[in-house]
Amino acid sequence: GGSFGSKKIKEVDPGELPYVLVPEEKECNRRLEEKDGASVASTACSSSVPQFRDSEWNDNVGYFIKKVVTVSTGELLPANPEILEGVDDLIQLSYLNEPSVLHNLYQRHSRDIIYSKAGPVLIAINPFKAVQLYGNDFVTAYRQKLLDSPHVYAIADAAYTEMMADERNQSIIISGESGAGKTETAKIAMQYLAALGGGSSGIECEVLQTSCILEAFGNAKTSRNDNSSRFGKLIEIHFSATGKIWGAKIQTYKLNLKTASEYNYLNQSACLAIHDVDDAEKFHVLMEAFKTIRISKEDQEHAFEMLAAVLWLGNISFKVVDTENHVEVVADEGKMRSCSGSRPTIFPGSSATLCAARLIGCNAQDLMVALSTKRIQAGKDNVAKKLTLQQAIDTRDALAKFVYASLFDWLVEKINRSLAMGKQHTGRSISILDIYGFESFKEYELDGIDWAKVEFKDNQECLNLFEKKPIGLISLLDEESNFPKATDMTFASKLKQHLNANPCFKGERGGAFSVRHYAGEVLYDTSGFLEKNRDPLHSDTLQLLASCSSRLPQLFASSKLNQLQKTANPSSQLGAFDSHKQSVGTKFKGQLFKLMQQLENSTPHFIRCIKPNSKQLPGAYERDLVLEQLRCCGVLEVVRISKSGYPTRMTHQEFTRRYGFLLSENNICLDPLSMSVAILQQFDVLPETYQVGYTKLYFRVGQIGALEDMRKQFLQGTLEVQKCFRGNRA
Ligand code: AOV
Ligand code: MG
Repeated sequence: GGSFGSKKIKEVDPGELPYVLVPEEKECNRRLEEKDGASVASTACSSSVPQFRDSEWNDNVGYFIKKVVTVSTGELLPANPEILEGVDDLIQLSYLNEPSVLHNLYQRHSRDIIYSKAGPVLIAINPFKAVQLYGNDFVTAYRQKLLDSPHVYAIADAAYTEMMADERNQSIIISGESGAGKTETAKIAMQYLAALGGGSSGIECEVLQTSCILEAFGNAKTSRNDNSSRFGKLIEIHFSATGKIWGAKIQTYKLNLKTASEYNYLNQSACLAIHDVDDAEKFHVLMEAFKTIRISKEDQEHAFEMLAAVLWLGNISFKVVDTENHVEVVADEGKMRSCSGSRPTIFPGSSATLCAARLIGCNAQDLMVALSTKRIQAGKDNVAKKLTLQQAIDTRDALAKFVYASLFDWLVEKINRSLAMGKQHTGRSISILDIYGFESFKEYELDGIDWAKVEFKDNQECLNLFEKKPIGLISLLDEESNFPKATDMTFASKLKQHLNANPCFKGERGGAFSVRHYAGEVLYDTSGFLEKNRDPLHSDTLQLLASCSSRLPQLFASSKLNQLQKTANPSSQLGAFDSHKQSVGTKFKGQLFKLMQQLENSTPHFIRCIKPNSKQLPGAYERDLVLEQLRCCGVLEVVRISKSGYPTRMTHQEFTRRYGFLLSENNICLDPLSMSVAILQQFDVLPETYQVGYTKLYFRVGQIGALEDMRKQFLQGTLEVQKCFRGNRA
């Protein structure tokens, strides 16, 4: 039958009728991928019993010829006609379902068309290879509107144009999971804005060079991304009234330094080189960037000293000295040399301790004490109590992290100073947000609160679950973290006790619970929650740093100590708890909401980066992975919302070229608009299903599909028969 209503068809010949399959059916999905030839969309299958009378490879035509498949009608989804194959904007699709969207993106990806639109959102699929889409020629083409296919340049251009026209701040919000291409996309947007706003000052070059420095210090290789950002950043580019860049400012959202022992700091991963990356070359580029940003030789040296300090800290080890697992720093006097390599020094610690202490600018003995003991109040006296092995390791790692984070913050400060921000709030800025990617959907991580998710749907119940005071998940976590006797299990039971009423929460067995997020239900295990939420940097260590002679950690440690003293409030409700310490979760949340406020005061533009495969390979497209990401960020919902009215558009020329042959000869000489109208009349297309514009025709959902159907029938000679039939009846 020729109907597109999915209910009417029992058995279809997929060679003729374009249908697609429901993507949940993993089994069918896989078969489709294996069996599929040129036109994927013409296959259907049932979820319950996939009765494939399999496709066969045909050597003559070079693709799989499909045979009849039997499907249950409820599972059948309509595919889009071939003419809508690989459209620029998903809202143009006549039939909007997950398989269609997935297929459309697949089609484009296979032709190296990495950008698509989902209504207002730009979808960027990581090509994992160099694509010829950037550079001056493309910038010019997008500026002059010679090109209008989806592109980061088009988004940046829209932001720039709107900013100039409305004098309103703009933001470009880039999201996506780890390795999806956010940072690259941010750089591409910056490139475009730098090209547009470049002037004689050369400040645009400085703005571009910032990425290099920040990446050198703030990125790391992970299993998901060889160049993974360990920090989120918001770069604000400010423009003059004439549209020239006159300054920029960078805010970072803390380095998400994982357990620093990941470096032990560097050799533990057994991975020190990345294929295709020339470290020496990169280092050279970094030096150039330092020069551009005007970071003095002295400051550069200082930065590298801090890096060295971190590495030496990582090599400090401990030995257990009693039955209670208490430790001391391991000494290696015998072969001790000073870290500069020359003169041997007598010192009862290790060379690592000595070098680290020197670089930080403190006494080595003090450092050893700080790393292996903790001062506690005993009556009126302070006594030093030995730490256990785990405590000592945590203290050491926390110190290393702090030094590294201070270095990074200091670099950001330097860069901002160099980018010389004077007065602000001109209403002429474009902010580009590049966050670090979420690495796991399965495990509870505080960075798992997807900003894009909060954007699209009313997520209030779920937000309450996390936010509500004093019995939101984060408050409860903080409270429990401050309670010395608490364990992950007591935390879990507290959650169950307080949160069970929330429809997004479900207590599970043992220490587990599940949360119904925007993207779906996730099961969490509380083990390790409390430990991760505590800031392991003791005030002892901070005091040591605050008194050290190296400017950099000293500066940050003193300011942190000050801050702690200021917020320490003895009358706090928490009473006995260590109330002045901000937990990791609360700190992160604070940053997040400050950022949200800033973004709310601008016109947002969204880019959603998609990772097409988990192996960082060009050409591979894993449907399940793509679908998960599309669902997670609500792409389909955006498309559906944007799709009100007349989503399919065609110029009169395009339309007449495709359907004009149907007209009788005396209509042919008409202008394209009149020809379009004549065709619509000839086909008896219902007037409420289209609108005629001066240059384009606008169709309602599904209409082009129906037209294509008629065209096909006509080509098969059946339309004439039908027409006769209809004529006879009339
Ligand atoms: P991310 O920022 O989203 O991950 P990146 O921007 O670092 O991801 O991209 C990862 C890698 O993908 C890059 O190093 C490039 O090799 C490649 N890539 C991305 N976009 C493009 C493009 N447009 N053209 C060519 N190659 C590209 V993370 O920072 O891990 O979340 O925390
Ligand atoms: Mg990144």
